[in-house]
Amino acid sequence: MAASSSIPDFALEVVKKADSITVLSGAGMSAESGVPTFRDAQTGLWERFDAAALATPEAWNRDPDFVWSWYMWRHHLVRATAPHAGHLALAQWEHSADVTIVTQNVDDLHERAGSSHVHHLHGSLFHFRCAQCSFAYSDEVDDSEPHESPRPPPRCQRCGGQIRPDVVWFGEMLPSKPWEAGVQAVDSCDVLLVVGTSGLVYPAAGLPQIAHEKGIPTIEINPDETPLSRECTVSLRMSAATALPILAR
Ligand code: BV8
Ligand code: ZN
Repeated sequence: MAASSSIPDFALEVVKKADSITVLSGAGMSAESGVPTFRDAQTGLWERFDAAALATPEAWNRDPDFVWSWYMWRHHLVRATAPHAGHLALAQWEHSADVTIVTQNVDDLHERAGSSHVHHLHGSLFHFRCAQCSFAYSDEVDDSEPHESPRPPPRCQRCGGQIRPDVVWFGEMLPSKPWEAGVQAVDSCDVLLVVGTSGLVYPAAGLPQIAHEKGIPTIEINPDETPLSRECTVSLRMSAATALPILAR
């Protein structure tokens, strides 16, 4: 694997010839839109809490009001952000190639940029379901100004159960449909871009290995080295908003 702070001709050649591109994105893809990554210190009310400790069934069962409020804070924050040049470049690329986004992110920035093939491996901040009967609810939550005192999650109209965010918590299985679509998209593309992920969370972090084993060129875009860097053909020490508009020409 070669690491580079500019884009080598090889990478430009590969993406130019590619008919089908798959993008595996992580929290770093949203960072330049102002959404904190999981590894950043959270800002404001949540800075003293570890996101990975809150995104668990145990945290929910222990204190649903607190976990619900954390998601309402994130929901409110993401709604105030906008896609950056990297998101827009990926959406634009659809006019000249097949582009499939497989994202670990629960925000909707890829969709808001105009990407039309987005698979959410870990669910969405904007989808909800009853924790008891799994009845699905649309995004009619009150995420008004994050409040100092946590408030209870709304109740299910069908069974009275608590409504939870429809995201995948640590220790929960990934939904089969986006997972299978993600594996298929990685397995059958001409080039895989791995953007803004620390490569620590499985099974998502195992996807680049599929491309590597098939000899599919893999380009990592991350200012830092990650455990995935060595599996990638080239690792660009660049940010998503800088590298993607150049690659996606
Ligand atoms: C599962 C949704 C089967 C919620 C998320 C013990 C018990 C149970 C399971 C496990 C266990 N031990 C291990 C596991 C498996 C576990 C796991 O992998 N744990 C890790 C921590 C070791 N995985 C699971 O539990 C998964 N389920 O395995 O089910 C099972 C079932 C039962 C029992 C056993 C197994 C479920 C994982 C999904 C968890 N949900 N999100 C929510 O968002 O609230 S994960 C969440 O964290 C994100 O979705 C994302 O996936 C992850 C954060 O990772 P990244 O996206 O990579 O972000 P991060 O902040 O880490 O890194 C950012 C990167 O961007 C950095 O590298 C940085 O350098 C870079 N960057 C920064 N700025 C930029 C940039 N890059 C480019 N441009 C920039 N500008
Ligand atoms: Zn219910």
